[in-house]
Amino acid sequence: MDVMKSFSLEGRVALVTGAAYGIGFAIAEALAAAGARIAFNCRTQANLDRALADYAAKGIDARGYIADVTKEDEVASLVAKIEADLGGVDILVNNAGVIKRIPMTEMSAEDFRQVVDIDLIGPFICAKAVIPGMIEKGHGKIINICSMMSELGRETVSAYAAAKGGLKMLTRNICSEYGGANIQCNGIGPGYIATPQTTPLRERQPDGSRHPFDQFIVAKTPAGRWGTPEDLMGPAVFLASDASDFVNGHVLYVDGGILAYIGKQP
Ligand code: NAP
Ligand code: GCO
Repeated sequence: MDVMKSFSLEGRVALVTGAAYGIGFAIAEALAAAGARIAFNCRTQANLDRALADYAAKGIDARGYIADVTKEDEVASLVAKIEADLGGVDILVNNAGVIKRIPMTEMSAEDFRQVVDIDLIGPFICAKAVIPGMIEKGHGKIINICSMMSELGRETVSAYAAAKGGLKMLTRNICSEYGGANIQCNGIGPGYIATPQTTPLRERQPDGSRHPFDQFIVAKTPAGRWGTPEDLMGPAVFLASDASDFVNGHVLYVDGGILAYIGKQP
């Protein structure tokens, strides 16, 4: 067996959802470096145009499409367009996601529903759209972007934790239901990663000092720093490639050690 070749994604088509920037962009960049042809979706033309320029600047010939992951008809036509433009999807990365930080007793059911809709039902809709094609091809990789909140709770993120905990179980269920069709569905659980989603948690205080949450995360992370989108590149290539063909239903936490650590004694 040629081990290094088993990490190659040559000839594979990857759809990374919500990959105009942030973690999705870095994962798409990594999959492209390993040889995959990249398709991504986002919700606005302005983001699409900016992202296409950013991919081109990296030398990546990515195809971008407008589609909202919560809309079944939009996702179905996204998958059909990718098939016509690049070929059937071999690798799906369910990356699109949002968070609303609101104390639970102040959160409307509508806000809660919106988070679950994007972070949990979106991955269901996207997976459902690509699985038949994967079955036909005889192989497929689905990577669900989970979270520390697939395992832990904290104040203000009830909807997000419910959705990401659900996404961990959707990962196991897709593995259970389609593992026999040679489809591997795994999760990546990023720790605290510096992206637009977490910008509010890292904002400098009026006196110039670091945000208390920023200090808390650095102290709670054995690596002693925030993660970067680049930290997720190697794990994504591994889970997208033949190198992980017997890894299924697993969530790979890429968190600098947060989940292993009880925290510093005060
Ligand atoms: P981000 O910078 O906010 O990017 C999220 C992306 O998702 C954006 O491109 C956004 O596009 C897209 N998106 C949101 N709703 C969508 C929808 N309905 N349809 C299509 N695209 C949609 O977030 P990130 O930090 O890169 O996070 C990416 C994923 O990792 C998310 O699932 C997030 O929960 C997860 N995650 C993040 C961290 C972290 O610390 N940053 C840690 C663990 C897990 P728009 O511009 O259209 O909104
Ligand atoms: C928060 C954060 C998180 C992270 C991430 C951790 O408010 O606690 O935004 O939930 O983004 O998902 O893994």
